[in-house]
Amino acid sequence: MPNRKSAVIALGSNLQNPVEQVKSALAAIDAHPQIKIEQISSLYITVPVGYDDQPDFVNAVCAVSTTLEGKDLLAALNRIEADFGRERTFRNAPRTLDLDIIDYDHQSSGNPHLTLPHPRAHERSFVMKPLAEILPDFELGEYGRAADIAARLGDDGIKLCS
Ligand code: PH2
Ligand code: MG
Ligand code: MG
Repeated sequence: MPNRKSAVIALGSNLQNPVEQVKSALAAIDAHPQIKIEQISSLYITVPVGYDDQPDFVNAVCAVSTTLEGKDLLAALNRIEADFGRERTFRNAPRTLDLDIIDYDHQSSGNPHLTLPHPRAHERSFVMKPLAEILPDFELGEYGRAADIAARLGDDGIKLCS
């Protein structure tokens, strides 16, 4: 692929068989003609962050290469979320599928539609632990190395999916 960029995508689901949602979403991402999955983390069961009164999540992270520009990658992921029945009700609400761009080409951007790197990724073990599993040396903007951030956050509320 010409002009390939690397990106990191976080996946999350806590409705309607989350394990299958995440696995099917990975297949849907890879099926996009301009996105190729390079690495996939394990799946993790995680305690909800932000809004407690909802089921545990299944979370994972994948590293991709893509010929899409950042905004077009976001549009492609939003389309996949919609295909998976994602409804937008309130912030941090339960969802069939959430696909977040954590990093795109190591760019930094304050665009409110696509802030890069993801503004909360470094605070979330459900993102940093799977990212550190596949890319421990990944530099997440000003926040530093993925494995170091994950170690600081610790393992509370997150376990490997069996
Ligand atoms: N996503 C959120 C809010 N809280 N908690 C967990 N454990 N996993 C998530 O993916 C998650 C969350 C908003 O996107
Ligand atoms: Mg999210
Ligand atoms: Mg999202």
